[in-house]
Amino acid sequence: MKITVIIPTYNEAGAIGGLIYNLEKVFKEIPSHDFNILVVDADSKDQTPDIVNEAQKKYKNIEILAEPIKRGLGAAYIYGMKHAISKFNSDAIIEFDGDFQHNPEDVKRLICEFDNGFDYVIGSRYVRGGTIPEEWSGRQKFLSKYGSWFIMKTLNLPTHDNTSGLRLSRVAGFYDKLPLDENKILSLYHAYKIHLLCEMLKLGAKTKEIPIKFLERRGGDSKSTVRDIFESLKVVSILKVRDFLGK
Ligand SMILES: Nc1nc2c(ncn2[C@@H]2O[C@H](COP(=O)(O)OP(=O)(O)OP(=O)(O)O)[C@@H](O)[C@H]2O)c(=O)[nH]1
Ligand SMILES: [Mg+2]
Repeated sequence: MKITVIIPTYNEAGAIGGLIYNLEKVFKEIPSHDFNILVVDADSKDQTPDIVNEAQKKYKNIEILAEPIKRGLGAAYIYGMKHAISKFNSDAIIEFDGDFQHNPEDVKRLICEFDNGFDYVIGSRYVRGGTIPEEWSGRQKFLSKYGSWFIMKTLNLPTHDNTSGLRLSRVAGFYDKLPLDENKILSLYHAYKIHLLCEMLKLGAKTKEIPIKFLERRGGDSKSTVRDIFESLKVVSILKVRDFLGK
């Protein structure tokens, strides 16, 4: 199967080189699938694009999409997902952060569940065995943990980590049916994840959460802002109303 790992980046020079190297090592250990990497870069001002260009000389399975400006995580993923489906004919898409907060080794576990027949595999910080960084402030821990809990309770979801950035999604029957359109997605920022999660569940995706140890970011700065909290509240409210109206 063709598996595309999409990595959105904005100023991730401290992490992206090592991340690609480690992902490529993992790919070699899974010869049953054909992997490629799609970096969607939001016009980084640091060395991120240069480092990716350098890696392209060594590995032939890397492509970089350059956005003219930083438009938000959801916009970057929509761009990358559409490209993966139309240009690479990908069978599955893995969403993967570019700051090394996800462990490349976890790709093996995502693929294992995909091979077991799951359509949607979520790397979860909030099931038994999952963790968030010790170094996080109390505010960060509270917002992340209770944010996910709030989304689960409000929207009546079976999943515990509803904002996780590590996911594998099957394309056939699922991502090829989703509103992967900037005008239809409910948020162009981090909250797009809540919308796509609900759409996948609505489509009846066989879903599994696997525990992950979410690491501290490696260099660079967080791009998550207060706006993301309001975007999440907006998306949850719209989905709740739609659910109420049976849409
Ligand atoms: N292309 C693109 N990438 C983005 C954008 N916003 C964030 N990213 C990247 O998306 C990934 C996740 O963003 P982060 O800022 O790490 O979000 P987070 O993991 O929730 O926040 P931290 O825990 O503070 O790191 C990182 O690789 C970012 O560089 C964007 O607007 N465009
Ligand atoms: Mg991060």
